[in-house]
Amino acid sequence: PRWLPPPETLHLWKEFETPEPAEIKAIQKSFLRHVTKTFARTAFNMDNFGSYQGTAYSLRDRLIDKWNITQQHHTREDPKRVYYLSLEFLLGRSLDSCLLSLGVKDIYKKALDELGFRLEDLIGEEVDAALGNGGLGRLAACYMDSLATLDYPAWGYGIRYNYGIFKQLIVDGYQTEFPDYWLNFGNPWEIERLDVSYEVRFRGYVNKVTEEDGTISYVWEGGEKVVAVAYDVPIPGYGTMNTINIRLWSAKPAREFDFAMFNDGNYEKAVEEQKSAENITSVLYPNDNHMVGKILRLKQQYFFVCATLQDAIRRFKKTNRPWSDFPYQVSIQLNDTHPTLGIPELQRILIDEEGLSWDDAWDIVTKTFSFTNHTVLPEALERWAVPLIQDLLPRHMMIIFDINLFFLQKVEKKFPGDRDRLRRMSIIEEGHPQNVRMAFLAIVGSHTVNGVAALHSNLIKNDIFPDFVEFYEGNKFTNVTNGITPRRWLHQCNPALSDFITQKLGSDSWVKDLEQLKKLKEFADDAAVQKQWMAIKRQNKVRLADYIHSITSIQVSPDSLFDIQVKRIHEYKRQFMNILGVIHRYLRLKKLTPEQRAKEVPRLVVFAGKSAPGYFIAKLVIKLINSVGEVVNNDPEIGDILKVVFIPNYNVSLAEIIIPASDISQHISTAGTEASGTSNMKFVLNGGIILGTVDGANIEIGEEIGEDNIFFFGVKADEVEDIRHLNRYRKIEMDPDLRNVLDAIERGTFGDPKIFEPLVATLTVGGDYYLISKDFASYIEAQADSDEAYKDKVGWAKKSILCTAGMSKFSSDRSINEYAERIWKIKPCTVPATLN
Ligand code: 9GP
Repeated sequence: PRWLPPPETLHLWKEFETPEPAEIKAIQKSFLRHVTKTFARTAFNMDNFGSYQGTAYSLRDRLIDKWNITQQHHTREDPKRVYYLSLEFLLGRSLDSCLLSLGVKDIYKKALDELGFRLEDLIGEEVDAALGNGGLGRLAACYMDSLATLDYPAWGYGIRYNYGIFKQLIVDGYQTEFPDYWLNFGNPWEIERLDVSYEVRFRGYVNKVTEEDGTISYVWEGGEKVVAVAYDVPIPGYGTMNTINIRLWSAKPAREFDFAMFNDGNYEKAVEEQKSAENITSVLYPNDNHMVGKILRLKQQYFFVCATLQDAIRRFKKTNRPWSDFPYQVSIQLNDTHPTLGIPELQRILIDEEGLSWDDAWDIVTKTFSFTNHTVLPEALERWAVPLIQDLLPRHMMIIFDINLFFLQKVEKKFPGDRDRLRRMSIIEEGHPQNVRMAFLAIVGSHTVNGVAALHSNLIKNDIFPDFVEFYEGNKFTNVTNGITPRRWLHQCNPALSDFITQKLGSDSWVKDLEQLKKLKEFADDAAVQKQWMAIKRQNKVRLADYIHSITSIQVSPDSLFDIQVKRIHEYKRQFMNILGVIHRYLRLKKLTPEQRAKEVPRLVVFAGKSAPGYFIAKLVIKLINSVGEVVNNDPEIGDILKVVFIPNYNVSLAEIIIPASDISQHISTAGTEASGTSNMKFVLNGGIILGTVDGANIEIGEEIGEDNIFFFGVKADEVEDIRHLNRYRKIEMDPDLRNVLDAIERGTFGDPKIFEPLVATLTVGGDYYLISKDFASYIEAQADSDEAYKDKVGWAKKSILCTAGMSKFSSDRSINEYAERIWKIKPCTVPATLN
C-alpha cells in the first residue's frame, strides 16, 4: 500500500516545497543583472523579449556550471565516449525544456511573477532552433536528451547553420519560402568557443613521397583552407547533473583578410574569398529524404567531419594512450550517410599523419564507426560523383578507391569468379561519371549497421543490402527501433496530462522510466479517470483551436474529432490520399439530408508540413489542400461537420501544440516506405489514436498497444512490388470512389482544374507508384471505422488511455540504452551532484 502523509504533517511538506525566498531572490538578482548589464535595459525600457533574454541568460549560467562540472568529471574519469555525428539537430525551443530538466520551472515562474512577468509569455518569445528537416534531425535532438538524462558521456557534433529550415508562408494557397533568420536576435543557448577552432583544407594536390627505405607516403598539400569555430550548446539531462554538449561548427576564413590583394586594389575579390568560407555553414539544405548533389553540400559534409575528428583526436591524445586504444575510448555514430567522409578522413589521418600501416589504421577505423540507415527510398541514398570528390578532396578519393579495392578482393576471395556480385557490391558505381555509393562506404567502414524499426531493418537486410548481409554473414546488421523523449513529448508539451498521470501513478518517476506507464492500464475502465482524461484532451483541443483561429481566422469546434497529419510533405507519405479522402467525405456529406448530416461525427482535418522548395508535386498537394479547405470551410450546408485546415510553418514548437490535441493522427505511407516515423510515437504517447498503414514503427506500436487501439489499413509491404509490377504492365484499375473524387477535381469543384492536372496524372498516366488507388477503399473504410468508434465515448476514452499506457517501449531512453550496450559499448559516467 502507498504511504500517505498524516494530514497534520502536510504543512511541513508544503513549507519545504515552497522555494526559499533567498532562492527566488537569487533568481531575480541574476535575471536583473543580465537584463541591466548584459542587455543594458531598464525597468522603463522592458518588454517580453527582454525578460526572455534575462531569464534565458540566468538559466544559462546554471547550465554552464553543470556543464563545466560534467566536463571536468569526464576528463578525470576518462570513460569511453560516444560521438553522435549528425548534419541535423532539430532542437526547437530550449527555455521550457531547460527549466524542467533543471527542476526550477516553478521557482522561476514565481520569481518572474513577482517582477510582473508571465513565464508562458516569455516562452513564446523564443525562436526555434530549426537546424533540421524532419524526423532525422528531431531524432538526433531526442537522443541528446536521453544521452544526457541517462548519464552517458556523449557529444553531438553538427553544423551551426546561419539559416535553419526556411519559414513557410501560404500565399494564395501555395507554399512560399522565406529565410529563417534565427540568429538575428542572438542565441542564449550557445557558447561561442573562439578558443576551439581547427583548419579544414579543400582541393590542393597529393604529393607522393618515397622514403630512403623505399616506403611510400602521401602528403595532401595546397588548396584552400577555412577555419571551423566551435559553438557549444549544453544539453542538460533531466533531473541529473550530467550536462552534455552539442558542438556545432561555423566556418570562418582562415586568414582574416588578404592584404596583398587588398593593397593591389582588388578589395572585392578579397572580401569574396572571406564570404566563400562563410558560405559553407550558411544554410541547411531543405531536403528531407532526397539527395541533392551540390558541391556546397559535399563541402559541408567534409567540413564538419574534419573538424569533429580533430576535436575527438585532440581529446584522445591528452590521455597519452596508444592508437590501438582509440576504438575502446571512442565510438562514432554516423547519423545517416551524411557524415560518411569521416571514414576515409580517419584512415587518412592515421596513415598520412600518424604513420600507421594501412591495416592497423583500417582496423581502428572499422572498430570505431557505426552507421544508422534511415531510409529505403532510392532518391535519398547518397551518391557523389567521383570527379567532384576528386576535385574537392583528392586524397580522400584515393583512399576510397583503395578501401574499395581491398574490400572487393575479399569479396572475390569469398565468392570467386562472381563478377556480377563485384559490380553490385562495389563502392564505386560504374557509369559516366562514376559515383561513390556512400551507404556502401558506410557499411564497409563500420562495425555495425542499424535500421530504425523492425520492418525497416528487415527491408535493409533483404531488399536494400542483401549482398552485404551475405558477405558479412549477417553479423553487421541489426535493428534499433527509434524512440522519442517523454520529457518534451509528454511532460513538457502536455502539462495537464503529465500532472494527471503523476497523480494516478503516485509519483513523477515515469518521466525517466517510461515502463511505469504500463500501470495506467489499470485505469482504462475507470469512469472518473476516463472523464478527466478526455477533459484534458478537450483542453488541448481548445488550445489548438485558438491557435488555428489566431493564424488562419478559421473557427473550428473543439467538439469535433481532430484528425491530424503533420509531417514533411512527400509523395510517399501520401498527404494526397488524405485530401482525396476528405473530398470523398465532402461529396458524401453533400448527398445527405440535413437530418442525416446532423448525425455525422463532426471532423476537423488538420494538415501541416513543409515541402522541399523544388518539389513541384508536393507543392501542388499543399495547394490542393488549401483549395479544398476554401470550398469546404465556406459551405454553409457543411458547417462544423467538416473543416479542413492547413497550418503554415510546421516546426517543433507548433508540434508541441498540435500533438496533444489529436484524436486521430494519420501515418499513411505506402507500406515499406517510411523507415520508422517518430511523430506516430508522439501522438500515441499523448493518447491519440493512429490511423495508419502497416509500415515503419506503426507495426511495433500496434503490437504494444493492441490492434484494437489502432486503425490499420492498406496493402502489406511484401505485396507492394507485385502490385507495382502489374501497374507498369497493364492499365490501372482505378478505384471507383477515387474516380468520382478525381472527376470532382477535374470538374473544377476546387478551382481551376488545370492547376491540379500534373498531380492527378501521378495516379493515372504516372502509374500510381505509391498505390493510392489500391489502398483507397480500405483507407475510406478505416476512416468510417474511426467515425463509428468515436461515437462510443467510453470506448474511445479507454482506447486513448491504453494508447498512452502501451508506449513504454518508445522512449528514446530505451533506444539509447540499446545503442550504448549493443553498439557503442559505453557505460554511464554519473557526475556527483555537487550542485542542485
Ligand atoms: O524517413 C525517415 C523516418 O521514417 C524516420 O523516422 C527518421 C528517423 O529515423 O528518418 C527519416 N529519414 C530521413 O530523414 C532521411 O534518411
